[in-house]
Amino acid sequence: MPINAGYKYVAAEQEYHQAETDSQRMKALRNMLSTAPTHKGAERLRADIKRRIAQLKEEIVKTKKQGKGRSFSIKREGAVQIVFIGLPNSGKSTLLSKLSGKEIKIADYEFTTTKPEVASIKFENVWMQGVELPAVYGGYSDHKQGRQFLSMIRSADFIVVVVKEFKDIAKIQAELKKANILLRKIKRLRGFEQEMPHMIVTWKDFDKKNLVKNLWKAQKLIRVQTRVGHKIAPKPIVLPNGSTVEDVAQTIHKDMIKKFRFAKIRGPSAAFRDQQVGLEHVLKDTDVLEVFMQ
Ligand SMILES: Nc1nc2c(ncn2[C@@H]2O[C@H](COP(=O)(O)OP(=O)(O)O)[C@@H](O)[C@H]2O)c(=O)[nH]1
Ligand SMILES: [Mg+2]
Repeated sequence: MPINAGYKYVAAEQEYHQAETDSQRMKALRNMLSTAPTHKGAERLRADIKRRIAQLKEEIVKTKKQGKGRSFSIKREGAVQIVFIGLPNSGKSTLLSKLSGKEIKIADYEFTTTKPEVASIKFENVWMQGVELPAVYGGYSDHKQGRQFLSMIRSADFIVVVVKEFKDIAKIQAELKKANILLRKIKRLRGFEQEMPHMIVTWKDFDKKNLVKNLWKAQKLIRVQTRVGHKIAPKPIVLPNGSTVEDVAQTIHKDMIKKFRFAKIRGPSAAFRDQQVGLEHVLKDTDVLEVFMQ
């Protein structure tokens, strides 16, 4: 956050991050420029915004020259959306087929996948949406649809980077960096940069037994099932790690907290079967709880 930025600037920056089209992005950048602080300390920020406006103008011209191109939209489904990226022939289709059991065209020539391939990856009682994106290569951001794929990477929950060998990762990172996407531990925005949680999978890992389980664990989510008597809801509630009984209650019904007496827990977070706990109790993956109300 820049030094002493006013609320109008903050709003403009937010608008920029939420922009989905180039014209929305441009409008937001112009708003940022007009509301950015004018003092000396903010000089770099202003220069950065101007550079971005110039860059975006160039890109818009380029896109126009290339024609519209196809537009891909993928309906978000499942507990998380995971994009699979990598160089050409890096094994993206092979890995996604393995994880999902779905047949995806695999070929030993480059750029087999020219549009995103979607396959669901099932893990026990949840599933994750896997999306293979066409290969990342030098100039991804110049590619006709490359910029669309970059925005799909940004909006995903998680990235799987597929590489033959670990050393190939540098090329991917360099290409992502150009688009201000950084491979990091958690998803968050830092100024213009989008930090993305990720996992690197090399060919050596392909046959590891717990790949799907590890992919689920890397999402840092928990599944909790509610129970009424003997009936356990088959569909789990998915929440971030560290969620409490209160978080579960809130997703069920907002009045539940007011009338809450206690919950009975079974599963990894229970000290013993049917332990009675309060709203502040921290849950773990695969817990089952029954809520008792007044
Ligand atoms: N030996 C070996 N070949 C692989 C492996 N993974 C992928 N390949 C080969 O690499 C080529 C490209 O694979 P593909 O999954 O289509 O790569 P993509 O372009 O990244 O989707 C195919 O000929 C695969 O048979 C692997 O783990 N071991
Ligand atoms: Mg492929």
